[in-house]
Amino acid sequence: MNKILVANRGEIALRIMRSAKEMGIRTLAVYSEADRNMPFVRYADEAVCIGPALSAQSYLRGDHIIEVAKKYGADAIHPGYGFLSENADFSKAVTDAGLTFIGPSHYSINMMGSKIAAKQAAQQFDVPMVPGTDKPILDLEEAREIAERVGFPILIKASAGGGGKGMRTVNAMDELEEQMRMAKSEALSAFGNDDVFIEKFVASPKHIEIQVLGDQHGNYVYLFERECSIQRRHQKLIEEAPSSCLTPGIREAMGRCAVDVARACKYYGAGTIEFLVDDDLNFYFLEMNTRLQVEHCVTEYITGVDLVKEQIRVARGEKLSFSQDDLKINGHSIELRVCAEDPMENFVPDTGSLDVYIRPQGPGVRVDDGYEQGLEIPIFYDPMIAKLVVWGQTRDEAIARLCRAVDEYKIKGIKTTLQFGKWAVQQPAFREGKFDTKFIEKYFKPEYLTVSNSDYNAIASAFATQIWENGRNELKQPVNAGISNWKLNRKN
Ligand code: MV4
Repeated sequence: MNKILVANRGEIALRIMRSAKEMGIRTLAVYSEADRNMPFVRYADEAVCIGPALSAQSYLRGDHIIEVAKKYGADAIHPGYGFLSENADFSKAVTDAGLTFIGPSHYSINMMGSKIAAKQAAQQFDVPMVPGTDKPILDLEEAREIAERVGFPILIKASAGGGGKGMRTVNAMDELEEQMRMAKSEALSAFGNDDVFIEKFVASPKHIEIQVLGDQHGNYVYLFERECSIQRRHQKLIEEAPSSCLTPGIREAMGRCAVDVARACKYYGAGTIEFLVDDDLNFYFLEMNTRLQVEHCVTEYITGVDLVKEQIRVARGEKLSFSQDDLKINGHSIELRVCAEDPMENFVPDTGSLDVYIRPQGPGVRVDDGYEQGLEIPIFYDPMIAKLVVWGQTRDEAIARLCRAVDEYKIKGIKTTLQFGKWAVQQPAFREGKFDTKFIEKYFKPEYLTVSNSDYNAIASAFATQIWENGRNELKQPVNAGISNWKLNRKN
């Protein structure tokens, strides 16, 4: 493999290119007109503009991207996450064009893309699943029988859905007919397939996922779990590894199940098996994500494995160079997604430019970002501008480091989730590991992030003192444009 085309943008494009570079592989960036000035475009050995800002006219044009790869002599394509990463037809088209797809086969993506097929595959290995069905519901009568058997509340899920898309809760029999109709028509318009299945609704579960790696020779390992419960509207905000609630026994049981699911779909490359975990630590297989995930960095921190390099080695046909016994959990890692969103206004995406952008540094801090000071955040793509990832010997050290790094991070020009993240990890429920997917709903109120009046008084008096001390000299702005630490020295 001599040259990889990275079919993605922003932080993940850079992330992939860095590993490629360390392996002596050249990189080819493809970018939209909105991304001309982005760091990933400059970082690549070569870059080609592939169309207008709209993803459908640039990053989603699989055939065009394959043409670019051939024209510029790339022999492999890495899709990153999102965009074409879980498109089975794209995986096949890349392979059919004689190129290497750095990701799973068309076969695995197809099977795991159908939640029903995924459950049937997992069933063969006795992987625990939520009570319900693993076949499409054919008629209302059948739906009634299943609801009767598992008991309300139930969830109707679209087989082609996933990540929270195409789910409906049903609380009682008299809602079933209406909800079945809605679920099917929604699934048809969203995914072009109206297969639905039913599961018992697990209230307030934890969301824990297992990272797996497989090669093309049938070898598999699991790289432990990521706790991803801190999310809103199915958008994760904080992830950590390891989970503070699993025991070594349950970790191993989940790991083995995850490997079984991967084996069931002949998976190779990096993949993630999602589980729901209830209060009694029962775990249930939900679905598999057949891509490198946003939050892969916490796994890299605790295992020392570079997941992108492993993806590349597996795609080249190499065998995994380590076994399960070689893998140990070292320390603790937490990731905060720094999104251009306003936590004060229900996390609506915020637009603007990064007037000030200064990264935190120091021991145990990794910032994977795709922007730099002065750049605009385009409205066309995901609002995530960076991932602040920390490592500590212990969970407490990781939490303290995350808070310290948030304090060092200086962003002006757009609102972000930074202060929200610092607030979240300091909550007693988070510190004690007693939280689930309802954490934000249950504990967060926007006013927790506001600067109190007494803080304003402190700021005013500090300013007055500084002006007085400076005498007739103009108040000089420091390089970090006036964001000094005392402003951030708030209670939460
Ligand atoms: C569930 C569930 C409760 N019971 N299934 C949402 C994402 C998709 N992967 C599956 N999801 C859920 N499935 C049963 N039977 C609750 C969720 C769920 C959820 C899961 C993981 C992370 C966050 C979530 C938020 C709301 C609901």
